Amino acid sequence: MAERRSGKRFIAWAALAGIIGGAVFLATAELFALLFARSASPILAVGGFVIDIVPQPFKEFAIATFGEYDKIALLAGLGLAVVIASAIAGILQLVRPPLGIVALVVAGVLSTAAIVTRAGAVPLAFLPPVLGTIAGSFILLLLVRRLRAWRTSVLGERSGTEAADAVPENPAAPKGIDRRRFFALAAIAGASALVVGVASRAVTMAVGSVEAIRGALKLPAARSKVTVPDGAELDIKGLSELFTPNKDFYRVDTALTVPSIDPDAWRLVIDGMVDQRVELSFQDILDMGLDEYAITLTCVSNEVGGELVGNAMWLGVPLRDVLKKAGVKSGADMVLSTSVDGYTASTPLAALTDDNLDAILAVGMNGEPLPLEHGFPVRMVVPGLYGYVSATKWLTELKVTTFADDEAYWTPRGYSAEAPIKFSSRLDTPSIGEAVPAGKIPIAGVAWAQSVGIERVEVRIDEGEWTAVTMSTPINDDTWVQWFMEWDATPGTHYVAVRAVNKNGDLQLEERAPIAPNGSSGWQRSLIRVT
Ligand SMILES: Nc1nc2c(c(=O)[nH]1)N[C@H]1C(S)=C(S)[C@@H](COP(=O)(O)O)O[C@H]1N2
Ligand SMILES: [Mo]
Repeated sequence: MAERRSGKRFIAWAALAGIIGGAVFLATAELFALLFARSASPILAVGGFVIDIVPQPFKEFAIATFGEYDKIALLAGLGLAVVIASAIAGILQLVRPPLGIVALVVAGVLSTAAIVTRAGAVPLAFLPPVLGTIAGSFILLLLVRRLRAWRTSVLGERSGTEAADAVPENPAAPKGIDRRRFFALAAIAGASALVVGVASRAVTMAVGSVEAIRGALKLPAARSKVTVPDGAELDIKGLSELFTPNKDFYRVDTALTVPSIDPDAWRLVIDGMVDQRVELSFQDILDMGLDEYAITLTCVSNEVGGELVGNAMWLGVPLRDVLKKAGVKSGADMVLSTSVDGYTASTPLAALTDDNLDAILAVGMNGEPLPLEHGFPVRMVVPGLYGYVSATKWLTELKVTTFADDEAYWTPRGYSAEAPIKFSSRLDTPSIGEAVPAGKIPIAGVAWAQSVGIERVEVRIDEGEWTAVTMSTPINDDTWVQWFMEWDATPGTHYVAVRAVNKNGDLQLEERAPIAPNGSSGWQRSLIRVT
């Protein structure tokens, strides 16, 4: 009985040996990533790979469950999986050698594949995971050998596969020496892995911090400014600000870690069906002369009444001028834009060459350089198209091509290749679920129909008539407008519904549609409690 218990004890120590082997693997990889290839972190590469391959419903579930913390949840889940898999590898190495080492090498090969196939991988990117695999395997091998020697000294010789290896390393040594040898190595390897791993990651994230470069960057002043007319902003509590502050601006992307791009090293390549391939530096863009553009951005994932819409004052250059530098060949109908993280979007060429549409490359957002999360140093913004088909952040390439020849990131994942924004309206206040006192109160919100403009917003209380409400003075047709009406609220529960009419005279779609494949539709109708 006692013997069997102590046998089990060795299984637990083998699991620990496996976890330490895994930690040495990751720490070594982080150290060499810092030295040779900053983006070659196995955990982050595998995480990025997971994001790319998990089915869409699962992604939506993750976003719904963890919200903004979906990426942290993914990293925590991956960390747990690594601990469990490493523990299993350790146990395998004790009971079925060399299966533990085989498992570690397989993990090494898979993470190397994930790293070298990432977009923008540098030539030495294979080095960190390969050296990590070697160091991790070596430590696991040594630890399990010492563990086995200790076990033999306690339980005596055993038959089976491990017999050959089971000789105590030093038969003449005093009792307990094998145990101490195991723990000494486990403690040194475990502690070094922790220190080296954490320090390397911290230094990787801090050195040449792009956040610091961005903070020091001063963009040239705009040549032309947008005039914000009097009456463009209504002053109503609970109503969205006319310009969404950067810190409140919604963020949607597939990037596990925000790409850090030094503007000095940044290049934009324009190629594909062009007269000549052109490469532009950040300075080249600034030298074109910057102008202000007020444009409201909307995500295809925005539900009726949702928050994935925001308005900003962008600073940038027209995309039509950028494309002219390369000269677009006839026959092209699409521009495939690529981000440094490999994300791609397909934008109809016509939307980027139209003289009457301000499709831009943006470098500034609301008076500062683009925040890192919003695409620093350069992103696209196209009025009237959902973000996923137009607003590529961390832009690095514009390939002039055709919809027949090329496909963007979301196209094989259940979203349309082309996706104009379905114009919509939203109630901001009173907010649903918040009881309001009876008497005169404002009902207010926003409405957007980028590139066409909002003609009128109508509100209906309960089963009453649709009534046109007061609108703020629009800045232009590419930005949202605020709307407002005073309501004499009577106690009880009421339905407040809102809909818009655009400048073409079209009524906002009443029919409900889900976000996939090309954006939600429907009139927002909210239950408001008046006390
Ligand atoms: N590189 C990159 N750019 C991207 C995306 C992305 O996943 N990666 N998502 C797009 C989507 S779906 C939207 S709605 C907008 C959101 O821009 P924001 O995060 O600045 O609000 O960015 C677009 N640009
Ligand atoms: Mo989006």
